[in-house]
Amino acid sequence: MTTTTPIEAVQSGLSEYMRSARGRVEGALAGYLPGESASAACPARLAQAMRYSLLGGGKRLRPILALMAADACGADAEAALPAACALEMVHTYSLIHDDLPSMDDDVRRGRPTCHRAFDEATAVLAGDALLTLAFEVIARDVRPTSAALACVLALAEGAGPAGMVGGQMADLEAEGQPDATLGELEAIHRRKTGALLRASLKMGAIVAGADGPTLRALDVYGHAVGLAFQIVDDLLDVQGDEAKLGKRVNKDHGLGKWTYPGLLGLEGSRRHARELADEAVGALDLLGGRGDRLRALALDLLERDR
Ligand code: GRG
Repeated sequence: MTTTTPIEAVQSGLSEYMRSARGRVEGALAGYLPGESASAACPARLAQAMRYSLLGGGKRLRPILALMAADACGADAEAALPAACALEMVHTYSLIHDDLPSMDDDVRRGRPTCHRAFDEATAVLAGDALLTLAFEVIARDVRPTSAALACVLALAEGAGPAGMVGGQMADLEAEGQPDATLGELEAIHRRKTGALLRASLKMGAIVAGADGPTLRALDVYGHAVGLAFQIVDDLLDVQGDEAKLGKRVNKDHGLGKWTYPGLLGLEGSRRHARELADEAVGALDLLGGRGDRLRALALDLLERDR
């Protein structure tokens, strides 16, 4: 029988684990990128733009969730590294495209956005190339082949029209519309932010060969963590520090976006995020002590400042 370690003890080791996992992910990401000089593999300028955005910072939350899920399901987290890298490539593509002049963000991860550092066409192509490379990495490096196929499906579902891209569309359509209900707001963020986070956990678990009940528990955890993460994102847009976040703040209100602070107020949003984090922690009972790190992460995300 596995026993759980006091959550404070796990939380105190979490930042060291995250730092080390980030380092492993970034090393692997660098290895997947085409070289920066012109080659048959990739034109130089495209390679430079892909590298600029993919290796330009970020919390690496999605790959870390995949590694943690694999570990919690009893696998060597290294086995989940290719899937983890594919997730970060898809996430980075979405940020590059999200920043484009139609949305017009000039700072991302503390540096000029891709289209400011290069040009608009190169940024579109760098996003396209990262999205495509993600699926190449899974097909080439996730093993066994049955896990690769399941990861391709999980990533496509999480990132595509039923997931992130559909959520982005719904978010754009909601701009300037009359006030949302909590259910309507959740329906957007379940897809826009939550679907890729859930796919991250699922892909880690798939690589580890997890059974159905474990996959379902991780999905409940991912659903709750995804919404809590978005609430904190909305709070940081109101109260965060641009220098720490590496991006502009106070954007949502000007765009007429539906947000949690707009709907629930600051205190109500914090309370709801806490309830969701508690729900996420509770969802992992089945994993016993193996879920400790994921539990600590759910609580830690409430305190993030970037
Ligand atoms: C509308 C032109 C156009 C493109 C849209 C599909 C897409 C491109 C965007 C998806 C929506 C999106 C960007 C969702 C992500 C939301 C979010 C919370 C981003 C921030 O994630 P963090 O905090 O970022 O994990 P770091 O930089 O730490 O990786």
